[in-house]
Amino acid sequence: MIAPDEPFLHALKKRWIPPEMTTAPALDPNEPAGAIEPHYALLINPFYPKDANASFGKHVLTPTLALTSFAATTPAHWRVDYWDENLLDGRPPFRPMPQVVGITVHLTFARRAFELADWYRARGAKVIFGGLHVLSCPDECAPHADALALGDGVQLWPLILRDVEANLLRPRYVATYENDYCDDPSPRRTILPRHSFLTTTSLIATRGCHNRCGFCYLATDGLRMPYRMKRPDQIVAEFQKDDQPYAVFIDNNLGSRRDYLHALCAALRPLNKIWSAAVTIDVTDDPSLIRHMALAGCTGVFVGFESLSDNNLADAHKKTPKTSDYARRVRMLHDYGIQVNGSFVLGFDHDRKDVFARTADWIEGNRLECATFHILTPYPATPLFQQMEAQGRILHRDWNLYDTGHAVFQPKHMTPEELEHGYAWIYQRLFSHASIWRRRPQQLQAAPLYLAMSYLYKRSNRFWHLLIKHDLVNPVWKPLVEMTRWRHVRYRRQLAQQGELIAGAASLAAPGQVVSAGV
Ligand code: B12
Ligand code: SF4
Repeated sequence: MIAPDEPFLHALKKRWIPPEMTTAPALDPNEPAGAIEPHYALLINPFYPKDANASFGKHVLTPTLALTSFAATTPAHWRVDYWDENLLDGRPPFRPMPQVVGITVHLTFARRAFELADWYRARGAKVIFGGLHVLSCPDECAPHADALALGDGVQLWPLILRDVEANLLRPRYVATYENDYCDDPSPRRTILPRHSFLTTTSLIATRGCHNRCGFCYLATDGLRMPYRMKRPDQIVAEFQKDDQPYAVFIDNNLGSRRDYLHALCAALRPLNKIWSAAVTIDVTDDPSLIRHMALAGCTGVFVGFESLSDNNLADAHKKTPKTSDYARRVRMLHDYGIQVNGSFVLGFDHDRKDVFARTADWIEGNRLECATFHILTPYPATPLFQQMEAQGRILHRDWNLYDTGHAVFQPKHMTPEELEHGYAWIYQRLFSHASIWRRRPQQLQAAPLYLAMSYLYKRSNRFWHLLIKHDLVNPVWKPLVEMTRWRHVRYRRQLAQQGELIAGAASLAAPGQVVSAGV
């Protein structure tokens, strides 16, 4: 057991991070304006500084769908290019100068988005902003863009391009998330650099969540996102078309509607591919669903446990089983060879300085293969932000630091510095040799692949940096992913042979896998 004060007994090691992962590429202020290419749109995912505590691998596991989702609605006479500044290939292109630059804006990279926008606008391009930060802070974004897209870009992008062509661009375009999701086209993944991501198949089958946690961006003032689902056959077609062995579902919660997840699993099963997804732990209410997920190729789930304190979860209005039952539910997933990546938020009002040691102990005791940590962050326009502001606990509004790796509010039972120290400690602890070893699978056959995954994912940031820099992520990982898929297909054949005997699953040799469980 880890002593409650262990995190605060020693100074922490400084983690290695190269400057190009903390500083955005320079934009030359003296670059003259070049010729504008009509009907050319450039879509940019701006640079954000990486956290040296976490794995660099997470940034290239799978791409955001923010840009590819609406790129699919670009009229045929427009050329569209994609640039992700986080792939370390330098600043976005400008020769020829695009007629339109579309930028996705989150609060953590809003400042960089503004720099890029100002640079392109000064040289004659029309800049369009969309994304979460535009929705929560439109007035802050407006001075830097020719137009803001508030809400669903899939509906707005064709209207915006039409108005650009007619020289009738309006400053704001608004769309809700209430249309039939099945009408959306598939994201245009062909514009992505395939070699740069472990898999280009980020899938999204649903939008929304049955919960409304006060700290989640889904609770943002003015955002109405009813739970909407695509038809399972649409998802199957997207998965097939992208021709990758592994997909990551980036849905907020793929498990909000269990009947839907059952139907999706039935459709995915014949593909013989593998996938991971974010779900809430209550999916384990239905053991047959866990079996169905395993049979359909689910190798890992990303679960927002958030906290091991029922009081914290009640304060956040999260409808979830009692925390005392979490361990049993994790075992159910493990029994079906499904890895668990637990996501934990640190700094809630019932967290004291022992929260770091207790959380690490629980993760190790329950052998969670991966864990992701976030310092509680009050996102603007959420109930949590309003509450903290009313209590005078917001320390500053430097959005760059609202990256869940910094304490931006006054915690109740510790100082902001202690919260940041505890956060860094828990990552270092969970990425340590001792912790990786303590969490090895109970079945020894699965241990070598678990260890390979852990070391490659958690302790190889220098290696990840090289892979990203030299566009080698996909070529190097693909054989490992393919091997994981192959082993999983063999595992589920055995699982299927066991018929409906749910209790028997634990006796099967666990499949073992090198891919980590979700983003
Ligand atoms: C994939 C993903 C990632 C990937 C890729 C991130 C990237 N930017 O490249 C990885 C794993 C690297 C990642 C990392 C992080 N992420 Co992240 N991530 C996501 C995730 C799961 C999916 C994003 C996505 O594709 N959504 C689907 C698209 C279609 O929706 P959308 O982005 O809203 O886009 C629509 C509209 O907004 C609009 N739109 C968007 N941009 C534009 C632009 C134009 C021009 C137009 C017209 C329209 C438009 O049209 C789109 C279609 O409707 C979301 C959760 C989610 N399900 O959305 C979290 C999320 C975006 N991440 C979040 C966070 C906090 C992080 C981290 C900071 C966490 C951490 N500490 O590690 C890091 C670092 C990133 C950073 N500094 O910003 C938060 C952001 C909260 C907030 N209020 O900003 C989210 C919402 C998760 C959450 N529940 O809290 N993430
Ligand atoms: S369960 Fe997760 S996705 Fe759903 S509202 Fe809560 S934090 Fe957001």
